[in-house]
Amino acid sequence: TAPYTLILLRHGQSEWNKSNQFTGWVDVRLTDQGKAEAQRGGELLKEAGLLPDILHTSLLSRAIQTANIALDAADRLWVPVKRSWRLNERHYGALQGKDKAQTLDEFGEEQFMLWRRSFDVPPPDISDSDPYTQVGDVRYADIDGEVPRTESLKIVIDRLLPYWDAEIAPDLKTGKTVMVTAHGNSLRALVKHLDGISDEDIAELNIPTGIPLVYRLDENLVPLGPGEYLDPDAAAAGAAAVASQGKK
Ligand code: DG2
Repeated sequence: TAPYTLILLRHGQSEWNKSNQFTGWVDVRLTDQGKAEAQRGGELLKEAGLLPDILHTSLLSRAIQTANIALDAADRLWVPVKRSWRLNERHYGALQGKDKAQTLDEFGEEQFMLWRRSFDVPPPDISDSDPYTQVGDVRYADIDGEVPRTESLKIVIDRLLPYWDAEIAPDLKTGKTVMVTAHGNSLRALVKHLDGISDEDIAELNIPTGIPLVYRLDENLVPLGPGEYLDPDAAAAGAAAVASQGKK
């Protein structure tokens, strides 16, 4: 019976978070710092007695690595896992691989922030011959022909909610503690939905890497209160760092 428990976890620092490049669907790995963040995230779960019964992740290695490390730290490496492209990061279009600071310099703050944080302005499409396209990647054989060339946050919400309804919500309703390990923007999409944040206000929300965000939900899966980070001080510092990415 309610309240139900949902744990959201953005992956730890990735190679391209470190080098300040737009990542999207490019499959970069965790840095050593990112692995340490994931370990700490799992320890926080264990200390809080919040033990996942089931895991949902994206198809991207940085989320999968993070979940494995965190679950191991919480002695929960054995839980069942479901993975879906619908939890992938927002596809960053032609920006994938680009340096965030250079992009800010080249296009100016207004355009840069429109691409990063507007609700419905996607970056330009990535070309099918770009080294960072996902067209032709076997991992997306299921959606062959529909692999995104770019996405806005709105598009992410539209492709994520069917998965929430079909896979995550039913797991929550069985009373399982559900962990979702995903990405800055796919988790912004989920938090927007859960908290009913407006299209304008969501621009201000940033998700830090590696810190579990815990929701208690009622029988209709409506949050009983705001989500709580297990390390609020580190979360605030981490969110501020994300917000200022690209800026000097
Ligand atoms: C980052 C988010 O995604 O970048 O795609 O560059 O969570 O997978 O590291 P993640 C990316 P911003 O939208 O915060 O610039």
